[in-house]
Order: sequence, then structure tokens, then C-alpha cells
Amino acid sequence: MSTPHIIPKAVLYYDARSAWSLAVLLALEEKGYGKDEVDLKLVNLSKGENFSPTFLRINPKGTVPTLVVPFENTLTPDMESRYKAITDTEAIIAFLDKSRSIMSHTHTTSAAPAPALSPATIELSAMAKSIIALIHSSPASPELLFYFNAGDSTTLKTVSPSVSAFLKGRKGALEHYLAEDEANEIRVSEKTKKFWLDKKSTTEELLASLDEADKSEPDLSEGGKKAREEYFEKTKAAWEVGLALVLTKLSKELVGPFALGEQISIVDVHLAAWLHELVTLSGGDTRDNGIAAISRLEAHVGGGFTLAKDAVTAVPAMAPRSSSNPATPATAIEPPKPKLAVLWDTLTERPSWQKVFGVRG
Ligand SMILES: N[C@@H](CCC(=O)N[C@@H](CS)C(=O)NCC(=O)O)C(=O)O
Repeated sequence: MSTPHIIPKAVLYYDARSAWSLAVLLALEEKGYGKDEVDLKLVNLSKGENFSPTFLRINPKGTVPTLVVPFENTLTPDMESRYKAITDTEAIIAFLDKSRSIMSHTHTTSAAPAPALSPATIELSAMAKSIIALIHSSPASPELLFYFNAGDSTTLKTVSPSVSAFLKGRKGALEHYLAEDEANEIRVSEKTKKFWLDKKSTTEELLASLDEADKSEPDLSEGGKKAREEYFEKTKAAWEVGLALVLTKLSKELVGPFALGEQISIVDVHLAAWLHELVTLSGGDTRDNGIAAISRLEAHVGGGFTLAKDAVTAVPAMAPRSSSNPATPATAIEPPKPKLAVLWDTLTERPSWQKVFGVRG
């Protein structure tokens, strides 16, 4: 009797509050992966689970998303490691794109189509690389924009509880791991210990900048006043300076209606997750239409920031029937919109968006 051939599954470590994790979930949907192909494992960042010794053995950077994939043709017991971890969103999405195609015989029950999401020409590939690099650059970081997301005291009161709770959860976890190490309950390398100490000090710095965030201006101590001013300055630098430049550059690079033109590509799954996060941080909603979502984002960036309204879309409108025009719909030109508004409307219509972010109402 032959032993059943068990093929190990890929494992995606993710957090549903992490923008880049959601980009990978969108990619899984767009590529038509079945539930039997990838196991999803939650790593709760707000509880510092990404710093656990177990997770750091998988990804020493302690970041999600992380995709652990079995090596091909290495299902022999003598292999030291039969898995490899892909720890970068761009590489994970590229891997998922290549691993499921019409030609591939994967162990799947999914009959969904497997469209190629990577651009086919050199020119489009270069454009894809450039946009992906732009939205993964430091000034575009969803984490930075989450940490520094209030330019006045009223907004600070609203946003600081969730930011503080997140940071306190991380700090607690780091202290716990460091204490376990101190008590010799766990054995970790000097490198890991240093990693924890560095993360703890940056977390504490961020927490200090939110010190007294719940107090009204007149009740602040001198230190509290200074910390608040600095926090507002950092928010301004992040949104009004850094992100504004990224958004302006991005909207010049977009083709429309998708990032690279008429067809969805890998760029769009990165963009969808990133844009969704920015609009959410700006107080917008998944159910907003493109113009509403992007207007919220523009207002939240501050300093009178606006994007060029350079996307002209034609909507079909029924023209009166006549002998020269039997039934052909005429087209009406809508007022020009920012390209990002068109992209938002295009992405929110997709089943992948609705599955990952919730159905549009
Ligand atoms: N360059 C990495 C960044 C991933 C990343 O920073 N992920 C965030 C969540 S969106 C994270 O895991 N942060 C945890 C931490 O830095 O402690 C990528 O593109 O995959």
C-alpha cells in the first residue's frame, strides 16, 4: 500500500490590522487561491506576538506579513530545512503571483481563474517597481502615519487611546520576554536580546510623545506641553510634508483606471491596502465613493493639500434613439477627478476588496 502523498501547505503569518498583511490577503483573492492552499496564522501586533522567540525564529525582523513556503522537491527527511520564509510584502506577492497559473498543477480545490498579475512588458515592469517602491518608502509608511496622526488637541484625544493601547501592548510583551530571558526561562541569542531592547526603547519614546494626550491644553505640565508640540510637528512632517510628496508623485505615475492601465496588476493589491489604510486613518470609510474618500484624505493631509484632477472618465448615457443613432449609448463626460479617486472606485468594486475589507453599502 502506498503512503498518501502529503504536500505541506504554505503558511501566511498576518495581522488584520496591518496594511501590508491585507495586501497579501487581497493578492490571494485576486489569484484565486483556495483555502486548502495557504494556512492563515494570526500574529497579533498589538500584543507584541511578532516579538515572540518562536516568531523571531521564523522571521528575525519580527514583521508581518511573512509567508513560509515548502521548498519544491525537498520532501526528504535528510533536508535540514524544508521551508523558507519570505519576509517582504513585494516578494510574497510576486511569489504568490507566479505560483498559481493556468499551467501550474497545484494541490488545490479552487477552480477560480489564476490571472497573471505581473506586468508582461519591460516598460510596465519598471513602472510597477517604481510605484511599489514609492508606497513602501519610509515617508509612505502606514505605521509612521498611524503613530503620528493628530495635528491638534481634539484629534489627539480621539486617536491617542488606540495608539497608546497598541504601544503598551508591545511594551508589555517586550518586558515579558526580557524578564523571561533574565530569569533564564528562555534561551535567546545576544542579537535577539538587543533587538528586544531596541524595540522597547523606540516603543517607550513613542509612548512618551503621547504622554498626557488625554489632558486639555491648560492642564498640561511644561514637559507635557513640549511633548505635545513635538508630536504635532512630527504629525505635520509625516502627513503634510512626507505623505503629500508621495501622493503627488504617485498620482503622476498612475495610468488609470488601475495603476498600470486597463488591467489589474500586482501594483493594485499593494495600492489597495495602502490607500485603504490612509483613508481609514483620515477618518474615511470603506463605503465612501472615490471622490469622498480622496477628499477626506486630502483634508487630513492638511495645509490645503489637493491632488490634480486629471482623470477624465466617460460614463455611458442613453442618447435618444433616431434613425442615425439606433441604440448606441452616447457618452457623458464626468467632471475630472483625481486619479486616486478613480482608482478607489475601481478597486472597491472588486470582490477581493469586498471580501477583505467588507461589502460596500
Ligand atoms: N518591508 C516590510 C515591512 C513590513 C512591516 O513593516 N510590517 C509591519 C506591519 S504593516 C510590522 O510587522 N510591524 C511590526 C514591527 O515593526 O514591530 C514589507 O514590506 O513586508
